[in-house]
Amino acid sequence: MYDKAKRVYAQYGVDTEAALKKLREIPVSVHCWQGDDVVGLDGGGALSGGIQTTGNYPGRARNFEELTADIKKAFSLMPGKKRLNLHASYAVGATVDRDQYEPKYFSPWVKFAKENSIAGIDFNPTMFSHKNVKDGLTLSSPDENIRKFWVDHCKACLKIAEYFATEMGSPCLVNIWIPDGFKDIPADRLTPRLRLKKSLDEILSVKYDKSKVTLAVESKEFGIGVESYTVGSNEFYQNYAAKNDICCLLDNGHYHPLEYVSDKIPALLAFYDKVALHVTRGVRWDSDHVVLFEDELKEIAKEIVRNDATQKVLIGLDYFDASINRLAAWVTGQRAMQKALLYALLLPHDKMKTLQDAAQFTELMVLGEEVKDLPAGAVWKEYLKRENLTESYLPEIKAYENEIVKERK
Ligand code: RNT
Ligand code: ZN
Repeated sequence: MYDKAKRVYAQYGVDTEAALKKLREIPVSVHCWQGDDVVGLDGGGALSGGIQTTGNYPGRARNFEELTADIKKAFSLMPGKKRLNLHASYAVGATVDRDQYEPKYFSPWVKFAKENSIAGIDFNPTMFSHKNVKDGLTLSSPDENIRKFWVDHCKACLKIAEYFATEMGSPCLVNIWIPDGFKDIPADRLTPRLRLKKSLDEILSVKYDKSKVTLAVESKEFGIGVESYTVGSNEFYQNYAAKNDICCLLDNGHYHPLEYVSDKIPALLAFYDKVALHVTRGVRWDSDHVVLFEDELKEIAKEIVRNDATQKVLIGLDYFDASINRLAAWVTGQRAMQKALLYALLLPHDKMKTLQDAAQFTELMVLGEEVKDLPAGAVWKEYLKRENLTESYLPEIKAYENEIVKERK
């Protein structure tokens, strides 16, 4: 089937071997937090900050051992190059509060990542699920002690990120997302943003090695209980990032449903060396459903591939579902991302761009429809085969569930 597919694609000027080779080189940063419903290991408490996991599927990982065992199992069923994306709340054995975290609380993660040939580690300050989220605010809080606590947390995270980069021999993306906002119509939209700006300036005053650490800011339109206003909005962060030479992170669950991240990627690529992503699936008010092989995901992958940005767009996953088998959720989302990248790698982009420039819009439309039916599935199967995997992964996950996860009462 693959040989036949290869010949079919060749007729369109597409080299399937080149596509397979390239796909293996595109890193996808897999989030640790799908495994434990974003609870973390530092006892911060119930998930807060406008994000929620729903469902009671049994077997949530409750500690470092269970979580790493699950990550190991899940990663073994994921093709391609994988990075591990950690949150600060996954500190191991921390005896101090988040503003004083040090690399040593993360050394077990480095050991784990090295032992499992993980390509790099990415990091996120955790500014939710903690007593110092006061009245829903962190970096934009009017309470100076609270604001300072979170500034110090972010500064500590930059140091930890530097440690990850050095240990792993690969740059670390640090992504700042805060839950700050208001449920109802604000009396003042500017002052909280000025406080956030001041906090970011203070965080950036830390000397960190830019060749090792890429700092990003993640905007959001609204959260659950934070419907009317978020301090870290899209315009706020894009302007902040541009003026301060840092990076934007686009989470495709964080915009109006008719606004597309696939369209934002090339807009930012015109100005930035790097664009970070949280790939997720928004459903009505939720921004965190499991990623599936759907149209917008394909469109995102196309923008990465056809703009030659596979090393410029930092792809990270961000979803959490507690109503289904957590490993299956993890693997399904990661495979959907990989599949979308492959699908994009197999399209005749040069030909299509030429038709666009020549204003041959009829031909472009017809070709666009025609290539949708090309045998990408056969190439995907071949990719899995070369990665020592098959299309089937659920039976193995079910067996793991029966053997190991069932014991977690
Ligand atoms: C929340 C943001 C944020 C979190 C993770 C856990 O809406 O998307 O990125 O999901 O950091
Ligand atoms: Zn996100």
